[in-house]
Amino acid sequence: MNLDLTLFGLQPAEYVVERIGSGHINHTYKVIGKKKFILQRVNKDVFKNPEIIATNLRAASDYLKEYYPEYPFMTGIRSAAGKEMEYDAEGFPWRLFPYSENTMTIDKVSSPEEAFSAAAEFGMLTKYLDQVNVSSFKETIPRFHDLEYRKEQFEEALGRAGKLSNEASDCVATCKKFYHLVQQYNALIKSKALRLRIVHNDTKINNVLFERGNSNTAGVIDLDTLMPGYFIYDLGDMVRTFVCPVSEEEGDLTKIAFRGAVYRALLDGYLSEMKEVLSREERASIPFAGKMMTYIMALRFLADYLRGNTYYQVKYSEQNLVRASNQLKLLEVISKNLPG
Ligand code: GN1
Ligand code: MG
Repeated sequence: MNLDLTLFGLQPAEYVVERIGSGHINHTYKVIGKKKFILQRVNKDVFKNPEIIATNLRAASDYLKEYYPEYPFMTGIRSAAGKEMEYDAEGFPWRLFPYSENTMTIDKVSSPEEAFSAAAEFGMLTKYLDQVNVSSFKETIPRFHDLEYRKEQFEEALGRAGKLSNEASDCVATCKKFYHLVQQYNALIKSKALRLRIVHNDTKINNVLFERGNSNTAGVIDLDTLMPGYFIYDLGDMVRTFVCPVSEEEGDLTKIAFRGAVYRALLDGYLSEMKEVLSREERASIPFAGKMMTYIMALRFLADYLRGNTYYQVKYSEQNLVRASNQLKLLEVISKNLPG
């Protein structure tokens, strides 16, 4: 950790800094002293214009403060100079957040109740931002969840890759079997059935804060990709990360399954907030959401494996291939359970 803590008004001698978290992109630390904080280094290779994160969050926060002052929107602590981010010597931006002892994150959904409350929490954020001016937000990562674009990137990586192992070739072949989802996505976008909204874009289960000791939620975190997008991105990433009993890191594909009770609770929780907000046309694309987002992650993981792991943090060289195979198996399982 090479940030000068005094930039945030903290005396380095009074704090211990520990690396925490399971994110693939940013580096997250816990700062422990008289008080506790979360400190995060934003990955500037991924967020090429990190100031957009700050402007988007300010737009959301100003709006929510005015219309939903009770809503616990997670904003950072300003630096001693009054800035949302401070830069280190290598040009990486850093942010500081309050740490609460009463809340925690989980890496796995263990009951339908958890799925319901987490999905309602993400739904509430989209609902509250339903009337915000979308044009005051910019994309922090251009075309982030554009399935056509991610397919093109995958094909480009494949074109440049050297000779593949049998396992990698099999994974590529399976991936190509789902190209029909790209056509379905393109048709859906072209039909204008989906409204461009401000969505979270990273609704993994570990981005929800839970109260300790029960399944109540206390808000959502990781708002770097809060930006214009479609509701299927949020709903779909919940389906991808909630319904399976194991995470995207699991290499034993026999453990991948679709938990129907968790899916139903997720949908009930999300619609408990979003039912009136979504149009009939949007609701018709609910079964597509989980497939689309699981597929986009398979394409992104596999493309990164083919490129030599330049985007996601990995602990071993085949990790992105394992993640892609995992997501493709999950996609098969979801497709069987959610036709249409
Ligand atoms: C990345 O770093 P993390 O875990 O918050 C990625 C998401 C993926 C996720 C897969 C900016 O999120 O899109 O869904 O990994 N974020 C970015 O676990 O690429
Ligand atoms: Mg994230």
